Amino acid sequence: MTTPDKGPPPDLDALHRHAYALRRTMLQMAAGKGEGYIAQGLGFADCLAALYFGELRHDPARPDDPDRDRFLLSTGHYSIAMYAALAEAGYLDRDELPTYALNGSRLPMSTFDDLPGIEVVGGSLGQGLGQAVGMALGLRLDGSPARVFCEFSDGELDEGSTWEALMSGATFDCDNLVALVDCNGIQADGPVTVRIEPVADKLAAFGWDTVEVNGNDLGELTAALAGARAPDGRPKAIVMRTTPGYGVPTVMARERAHFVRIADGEWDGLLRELDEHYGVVAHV
Ligand SMILES: Cc1ncc(C[n+]2csc(CCOP(=O)(O)OP(=O)(O)O)c2C)c(N)n1
Repeated sequence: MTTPDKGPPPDLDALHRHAYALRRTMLQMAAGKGEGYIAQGLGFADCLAALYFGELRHDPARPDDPDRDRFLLSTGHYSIAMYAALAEAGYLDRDELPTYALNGSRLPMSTFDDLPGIEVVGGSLGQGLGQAVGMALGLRLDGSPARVFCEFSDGELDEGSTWEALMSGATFDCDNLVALVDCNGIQADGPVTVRIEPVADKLAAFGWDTVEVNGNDLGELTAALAGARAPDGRPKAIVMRTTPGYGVPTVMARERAHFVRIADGEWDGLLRELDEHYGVVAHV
């Protein structure tokens, strides 16, 4: 178990290396298929690095430990990012990654909870935060020190179930719950058009202890996560402004980036762009 409460300050260089590795793994997995939900995965990689290699108390050797912190990925279609993180953290054998989205694979395009490290079934959007509130309440009743971290997206703020869960989390004083709201500005068919803004003000008005960060800045992310540890009776929310495709300019430039197809010969170029972003000597 890592011990974020008493541990040293985050090693940002190490987190950068993990975030780079996650992005590289995602691109390699998607290259095998020629397509995938890589834009949001690349945008969310920094948060995953900060969680799995810093904030979460977890042990890949004991994925069923009742006192593990829970991470719930509400947007099941971000699965490619999740599998990259689980492999990097040691839950999943890297040899299995090329089976992503193939028939019979344990790594479907939307997450399924029969894989160690996956807490909930994904796919039907708008469900994650409600499940997270229930888990947070259950853990509190059990006297567990575990916390629940729940990612959900700006697209899921179109859904009433998310707002019901936001009200519940505050009503039941779930201070063992951290919402990680991925505001990447896109949803299935283009930009987010429903008037969800100002997201942070709305969450604060709903009773959540809320901060807004650049979700691609590990310094801001780790500071926000540290600030979300206070057991002050309020659920915590971190509104993350992320850039779809972050680290890979060709994907960042895509106007419609929800689901990305790339021609066979072009994947190596994306890997080179990522290496350049991180100042790594290309090893494609
Ligand atoms: C309840 C439900 N409605 C619709 C869909 C279809 N769908 C899959 S992804 C997606 C986009 C949702 O927006 P967001 O999560 O913000 O997406 P992204 O940032 O990945 O574009 C939609 C509508 C779904 N999976 N579940």
